[in-house]
Amino acid sequence: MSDPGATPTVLVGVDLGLPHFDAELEELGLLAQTAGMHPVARIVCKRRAPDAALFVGSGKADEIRQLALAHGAVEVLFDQSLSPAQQRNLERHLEMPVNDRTLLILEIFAQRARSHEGKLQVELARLQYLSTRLVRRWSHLERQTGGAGVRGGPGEKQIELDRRMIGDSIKRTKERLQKVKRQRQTQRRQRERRDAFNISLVGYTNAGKSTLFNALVKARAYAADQLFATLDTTTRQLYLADESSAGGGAGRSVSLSDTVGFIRDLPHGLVNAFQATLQEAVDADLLLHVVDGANPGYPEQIAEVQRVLHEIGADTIPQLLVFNKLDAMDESRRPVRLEDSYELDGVDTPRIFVSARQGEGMQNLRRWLAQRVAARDITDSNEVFSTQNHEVAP
Ligand SMILES: Nc1nc2c(ncn2[C@@H]2O[C@H](COP(=O)(O)OP(=O)(O)OP(=O)(O)O)[C@@H](O)[C@H]2O)c(=O)[nH]1
Ligand SMILES: [Mg+2]
Repeated sequence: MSDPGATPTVLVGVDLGLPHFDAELEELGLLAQTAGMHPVARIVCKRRAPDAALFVGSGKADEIRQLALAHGAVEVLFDQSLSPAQQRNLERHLEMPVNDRTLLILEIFAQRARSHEGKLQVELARLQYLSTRLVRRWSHLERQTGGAGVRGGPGEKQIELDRRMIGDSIKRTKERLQKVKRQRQTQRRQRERRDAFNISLVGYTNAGKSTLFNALVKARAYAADQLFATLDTTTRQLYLADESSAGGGAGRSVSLSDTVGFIRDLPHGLVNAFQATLQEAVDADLLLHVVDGANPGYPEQIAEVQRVLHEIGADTIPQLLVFNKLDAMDESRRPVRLEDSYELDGVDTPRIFVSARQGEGMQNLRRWLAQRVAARDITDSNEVFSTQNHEVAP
């Protein structure tokens, strides 16, 4: 699937004994392809702690260089975050550009952002990333120029100017972002109706949220085997037919939002920047937490999504777990029942298995949603009723 113009790249993973270490470098490979690189070789090693200068030992660094040359790679990509110094030293040692997962994610977000707000958010995150790198580079320069008590070396003026320029850009971008945010909030308030029921799709990147969204609302949101195919939130009306024979089903529309995918170790600037995008999720009445049930690493991915939901204050919203990609599950791992419950952070959470792509289980999902929305409508009218009673009673 990688195009001929893609940059040949070596992927490097360093096992520091952390639980989510990905020995196959599967996710890094997908990220690399999404960013327009072509992974031509992979290498992993084990270390108790990163080397301060090169992250890996110098013997390993030589090995990486040999591997890169043998496969015609022109760039090296680390799965772990490199400090600015490690990155610089590695580039010198390997004589080619070296990047890490953080930069890769920033790159992809920059390529994918479509809306005005999304672009501003990415711009802000990049400036912040850049400013930490530059500051460290500056202090390195300052040490060289301003040694032995001499203040004001030749580069200092330029450094001061650059620093001020980046600081100004950050400030300006933040102000523009603030303005766009206010506009969006006003729009949302206008959209909100008292009886609206909002459902948000959340889940790890590539779980199949957009595919499920499309299958449910027959829209055409961009779904692709890439990470972060979706960056902006899309909202559509979803009509839920009255499913129950007694007429207790929904028979009404709810709004359904497709959101950005989650990923572990999202660069810090992006976590903050994308809270606005995830705001839809915070405002929802129900979260459809979509899981790639065919990925053996799904428990880690669920945990990561839960962590972010907690961070943005969406962890108390009721959830339905949608285990997707039923068609791709090993025969031996296929569930006997397509509807059960799953213990999520100690809470018994309803779970439904579907194949958004092939349609299996989708009718079941629609029925579940219709019943859930109907139940909420009944509770709501009871609440109105009891409030009225309350007003009269005393
Ligand atoms: N086999 C199988 N593949 C699926 C299914 N649903 C989605 N996919 C594939 O999984 C990949 C990711 O799907 P998307 O719908 O883009 O996933 P997403 O969660 O929206 O991803 P991001 O927007 O990148 O966070 C695509 O290649 C889909 O075709 C399914 O039920 N079965
Ligand atoms: Mg998507």
